Amino acid sequence: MKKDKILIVGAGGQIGVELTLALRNAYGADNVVATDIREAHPLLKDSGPYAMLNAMDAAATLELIKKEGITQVYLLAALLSATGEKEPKRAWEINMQGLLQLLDIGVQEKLSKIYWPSSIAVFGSTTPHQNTPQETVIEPRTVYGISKYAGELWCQYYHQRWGLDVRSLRYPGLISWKSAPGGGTTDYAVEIYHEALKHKKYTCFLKEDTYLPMMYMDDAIRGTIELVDAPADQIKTRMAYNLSAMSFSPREIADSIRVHIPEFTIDYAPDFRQQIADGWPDSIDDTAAREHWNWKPRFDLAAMTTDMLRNLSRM
Ligand code: AKB
Repeated sequence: MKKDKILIVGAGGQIGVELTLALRNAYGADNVVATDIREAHPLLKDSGPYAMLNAMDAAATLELIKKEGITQVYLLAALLSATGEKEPKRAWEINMQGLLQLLDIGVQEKLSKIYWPSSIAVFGSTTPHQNTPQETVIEPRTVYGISKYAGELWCQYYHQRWGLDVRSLRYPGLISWKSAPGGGTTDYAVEIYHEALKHKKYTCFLKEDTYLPMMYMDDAIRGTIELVDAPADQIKTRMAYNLSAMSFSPREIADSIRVHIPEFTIDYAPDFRQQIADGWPDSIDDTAAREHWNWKPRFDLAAMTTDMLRNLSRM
């Protein structure tokens, strides 16, 4: 069993639930303290230590870190792209304040590692959309993307200036069956499976030919843990790594569902999220992650659809 005492802030969200369960397996349940602003997610109840914590409350975060002897922190609390556009100032506050406070705590308490997620939302319409490189023009157009890009720069700054070991990934849209996403532009790719099983039809808020980078949660969790576990000399960017698995459109995910549910139908009613999606890459070049710390995805669209439908139909 690995050593280290871990704190997860925002453990009740789409990534947090599965990451907490995976880290509890790797480190032992008692060594992973899960926190969120809400009551424990049903899958986290009774699986290990849990506390309610507001990510923006620096004093409470510091107190918990000291009390529990925490050495590593995963900060996952955030407002995503679609919710962020409805409340830009609040999204900026939530997405930045928690990070800046934690970076200071990290230096003060000499934390061994901090993980903080970035997103493909850092890229905007001036970035090449096909195979978007690790280093390229970066002009985010959503407040979520702006906060993620600013956050990446802060992480790099704290690493250069104080040697803080902060690591980050630019997640694509994440698809999971255990925990639901909320407030993102890529959420359609989760909703579609639920609706296909329940109603055999789905109305998509993006156009049929909107390609976006996507990833199955199993790959995202494994990639996150592999990045955090990699020896420090393999981490060659202290901004966030591009991370890729697949790219598909609503029409293509619907086709993959029809392999299992032939009567499934989809129609399209694009809303404000179309504009957000249009500014993001179609596909991502993650050569740096593959070369530096051996990243390799396992799930393609067909394998993910089979696994999603099998697990959701058992619930
Ligand atoms: C969103 O759609 O906002 C997120 C993301 C791509 O970071 N899933």
